Amino acid sequence: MTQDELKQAVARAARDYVADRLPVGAILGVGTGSTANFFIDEIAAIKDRIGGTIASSEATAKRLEGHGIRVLDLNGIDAIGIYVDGADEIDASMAMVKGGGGALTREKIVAAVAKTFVCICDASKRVPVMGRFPLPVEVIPMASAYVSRELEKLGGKPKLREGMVTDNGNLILDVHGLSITDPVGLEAHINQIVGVVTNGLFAQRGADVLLLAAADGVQTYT
Ligand code: ABF
Repeated sequence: MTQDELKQAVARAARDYVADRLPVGAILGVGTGSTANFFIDEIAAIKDRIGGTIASSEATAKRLEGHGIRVLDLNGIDAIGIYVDGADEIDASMAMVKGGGGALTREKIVAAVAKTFVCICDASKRVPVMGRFPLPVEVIPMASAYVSRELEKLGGKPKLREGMVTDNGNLILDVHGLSITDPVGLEAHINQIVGVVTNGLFAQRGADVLLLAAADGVQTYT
C-alpha cells in the first residue's frame, strides 16, 4: 500500500468512528495536514449529522467549506465532542509532535477544548522516542533570536522555517536534534520561554485514541 492509501484508510476509519460516537448535532474539531485532508473529504458524506466544525487552520476551514460543511467560531460554542487530527510523531504514551504544517497553536487550542482527541496516522509516525522529526515552536517574531538561543541551551538546533508566517502572524522555529524522553517536562519547559506562543509537543494533553494504519489494516489504541 502507498502512504496515501494508508492515509485514506485511516481517514475512513476516523469517519466511521465519528459516525458511531459523535452525538448527532454535536461539534467536531478538524485538524490540518494531508491525513486530515483525506478525513475532511470522507466526512462530506456524513455532514448532515454534524452540528458544525471547528477548524484548526485557515486551510482546513477552506476545505471544509468547499464541501458545504459548516465552520464555526470557537468563541461561540461550549464544547467539541471529538477532535480528529494527524501528527508528525506519536509515542507509546500517546504524546505527539505536531505542527509540521505550522498550525500547532490552533491545533493545541482545539485539543484543549475537545472531549476526545483522535489521532490519525500511518504506522511510520509511531516511534519509541520522539525527536527525529524537528519539533516546531511558534514564536513572536521579535523574540525569535532570543528563543533560538534558549532552545540551544536545551540541546536542540533551532532553524527558522523559511517563508513561513503562521495563521496568527508568527514565525516557526524547527528544533532539530532532540531526543524527547520526557515529553511532558519538555513541553512545559519550552512554554516557559518568553516569546514562545506554543510548542508542538502535545503531551500534557495527548491523544485519547490512536487510529493507526498499516498494510494489514487500521488498529485502534486507547
Ligand atoms: C497536523 O498534520 C500536524 O500537526 C502535523 O504536522 C501534520 C501531519 O501531517 P500529515 O498528515 O500531512 O503527515 O495535524
